Amino acid sequence: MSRLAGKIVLITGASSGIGAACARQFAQSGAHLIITARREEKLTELKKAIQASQPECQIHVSKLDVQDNESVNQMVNDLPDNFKKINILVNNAGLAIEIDTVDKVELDAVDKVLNTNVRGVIYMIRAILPGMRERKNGHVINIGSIAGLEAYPHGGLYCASKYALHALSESMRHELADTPIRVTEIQPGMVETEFSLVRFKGDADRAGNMYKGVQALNGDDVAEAVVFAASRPAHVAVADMLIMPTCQSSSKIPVKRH
Ligand code: NDP
Ligand code: 8X3
Repeated sequence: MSRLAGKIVLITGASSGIGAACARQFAQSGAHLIITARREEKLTELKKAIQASQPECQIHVSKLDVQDNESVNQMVNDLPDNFKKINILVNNAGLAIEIDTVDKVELDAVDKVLNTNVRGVIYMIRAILPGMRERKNGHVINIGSIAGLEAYPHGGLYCASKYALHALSESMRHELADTPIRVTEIQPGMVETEFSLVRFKGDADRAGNMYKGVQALNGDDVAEAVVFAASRPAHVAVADMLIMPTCQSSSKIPVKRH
C-alpha cells in the first residue's frame, strides 16, 4: 500500500501549474486533499477532474489568498473534521512580477511578491505547524526555486523572496530536528506553467519567448519530486531537491529574459 494512502495534504496555489499537478499526483497515491488558491472555479474543475478518476479521493476546496493572515487562520479553523489533521503542507503559491533591475521594481510588485512568497508561507506555517507539533506528525514542503540559490540579473525581487524561503526552510529544519516533522524544499529551474504569463501580466508573447527553443520542465515533473519526498519512510528526510531541465545548468538560463 502507498505510504501516502489516507494522508491529508494541503496545497496552496493548486489552481494551476505545479500545485495542480501535485494535487493530481497525491490523489493518485491515495491521499486526500485540501486544495486552495484565489481562483475557486479552477479548484472546483480540478476537484471534478480528479474525482472522475479517483472517486475515493476526498477533496476540500477553499478559496484562499495567502497574503491575508486572517483568511489563512479562518480557512484552517473552518476545515471539516475529517480534514483537520493535516499531514503534509505544500507551500506552493507564488509568483514573480516583471523582470527589472532592483532600482526599477514597482512598489506594488514588492508588496505582492514578498507578501505571497514569504509572508504567505509564514502565515500558513503559523496556522498549521502547531497542530503538526501536537500530533507529532507532519511534513512541510516548500516550493523554492533555483532563484533562491543563485540570483540572476533583473530578478532581484523574486530571487530575494526565494532566498528568504530557503532560509525559512533551513531554520525550520533545525528547529524541528528533534521532532518527527520533516521539512523539504524543492527548488525547480524553468517550469512551463502560467508562471511567465503572470510575470508578464498576461502578455502571452513575452511569456512564450521564455520557453522558445528550450524543453522546460512541466508541473508534473516537479510534482513527481514533491510526491517522492513526501512518500519516503518516516525516518528519511529529503532536505532539498534542485531539479532543472536537462538544458539548464544554472539560474542564468539560455534565454534572454529582458
Ligand atoms: P502558476 O502561475 O502556474 O501557479 C501559481 C499558483 O499560485 C496558482 O495556483 C495561483 O493561484 C497561486 N497563487 C498566486 N498568488 C496567490 C495568492 N496570493 N494566494 C493564493 N494562491 C496564489 O506557477 P507555477 O506552478 O510555476 O508556480 C508554483 C510555485 O513554483 C511558485 O511558488 C513559483 O515561484 C515556483 N517556481 C516556479 C518555477 C517556474 O519556472 N514556473 C520555477 C521555480 C519555482 P490563483 O491565481 O488562483 O490564486
Ligand atoms: C522561477 C524560475 O528562474 O524563471 O522560479 O525565475 S526563474
